[in-house]
Amino acid sequence: MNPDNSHPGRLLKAPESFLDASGIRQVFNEGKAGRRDFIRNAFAAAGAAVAAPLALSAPGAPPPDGGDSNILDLPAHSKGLGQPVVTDGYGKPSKFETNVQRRQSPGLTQTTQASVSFAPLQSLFGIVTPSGLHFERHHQGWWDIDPSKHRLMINGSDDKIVKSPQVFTMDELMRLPAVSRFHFIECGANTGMEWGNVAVPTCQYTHGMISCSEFTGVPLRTLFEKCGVDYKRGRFVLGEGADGSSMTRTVPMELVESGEVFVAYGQNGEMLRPENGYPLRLVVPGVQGVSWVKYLRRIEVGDKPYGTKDETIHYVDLMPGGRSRQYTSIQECKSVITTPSGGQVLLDKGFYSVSGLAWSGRGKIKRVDVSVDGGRNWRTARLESPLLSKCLTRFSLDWVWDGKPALIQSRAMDETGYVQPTYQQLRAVRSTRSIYHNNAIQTWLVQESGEVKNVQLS
Ligand SMILES: Nc1nc2c(c(=O)[nH]1)N[C@H]1C(S)=C(S)[C@@H](COP(=O)(O)O)O[C@H]1N2
Ligand SMILES: [Mo]
Repeated sequence: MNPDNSHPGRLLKAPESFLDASGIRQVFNEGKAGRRDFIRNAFAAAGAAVAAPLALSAPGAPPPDGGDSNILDLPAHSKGLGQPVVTDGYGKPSKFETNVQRRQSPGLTQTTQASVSFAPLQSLFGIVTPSGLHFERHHQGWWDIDPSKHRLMINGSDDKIVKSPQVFTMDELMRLPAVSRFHFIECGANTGMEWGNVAVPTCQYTHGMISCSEFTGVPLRTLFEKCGVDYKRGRFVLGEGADGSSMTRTVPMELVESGEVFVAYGQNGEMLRPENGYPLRLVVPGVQGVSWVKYLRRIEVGDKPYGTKDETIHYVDLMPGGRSRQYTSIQECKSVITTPSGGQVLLDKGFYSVSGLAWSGRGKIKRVDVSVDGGRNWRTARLESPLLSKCLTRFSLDWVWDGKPALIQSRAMDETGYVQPTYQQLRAVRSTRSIYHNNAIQTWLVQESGEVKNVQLS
């Protein structure tokens, strides 16, 4: 009956580093002991409340020793003067939340410029990723570009496709009517380490190359109208970044015509973070992250796909028999349980709210099923609002853990009727040598000790 038990995601934190196995153990053991104390103390406080109801009315009253709590034992924060308002700074999370961080997967990349930091999905609520925890993927490091000097050029591959090519300043872009929309961005390589076998221990590393924000900016269609784009011939769009990576991807014109693609300067109510492309990035809802060109400086309209390095050498799916597949772009329907998930420890048997995230690059999530027995039986989870297209959806399911080993999974279905595949189904089509577009059902093993492990079922 202890309410604190129902939020293991908050009580159970991810390890500092997963490389050092002894480190994990230590973090987990400490965490576990700490939480046990917390629970014990909560029980003690509840017991004391019966004897001395006054103690309950004092918020944050310290857990009494021996049950003789007194109203005069109020903690300092209930008696004294608090901190002054933050007048000259940017607000920061509580010092008790410093474990909630983006993290690099040690050894994954050779340099920290061409690298990734993963979002701590296991510690987040709802669907929005706080901007300071948004995953980062850079091919050549990030920049903090002066917006007063930044320009966006729109041109055609020849003189006729775009009648009046233009160069926009940020000021000019920000005077135009803007849209604000919630979308997920997922790197095509998310979960890419897990193709052959279990490789990493926590959902931060298995699924943390996804984030979700409210983005604000100008529909590309609006800019194309100003530039006089010939939609008959101009069927492809190339976005180009201002960093050294020469990041270029072809985006089909249909996505622009639908009004969904926009050039964004805003993220979660403020300007984009430098790591995420300040001052301007392309937002291509439902499409893999690489097409969301950051530091966006140029858009070219052409009559055929561009076949750039990032679509011919990189971001190509290796298929069985040595074949390869290019231009995979839509992120198919996928989900992951974030609580309980790998690296967490369940305190005790009893009630848990199983919670996770589902998404589809093709539209809205229609249904998520959850299994606690490795996929033999499924129950339909609650979908929390808002339920938006090409956006993360939070789901949850009540579960009473009987203390025995459990294999927990989530299986999402989108509005097209597409159902997230098992590893067996995915590997039958895609084999095991790929890097990109792994949307298989994730399994977490809850052990009798309460420790949760990443496993794959054959
Ligand atoms: N200019 C530029 N744009 C870029 C990249 C880059 O390295 N440079 N990386 C791409 C990749 S592979 C991904 S997954 C996303 C990551 O966006 P984020 O760092 O905001 O999470 O940006 C894309 N856009
Ligand atoms: Mo990516």
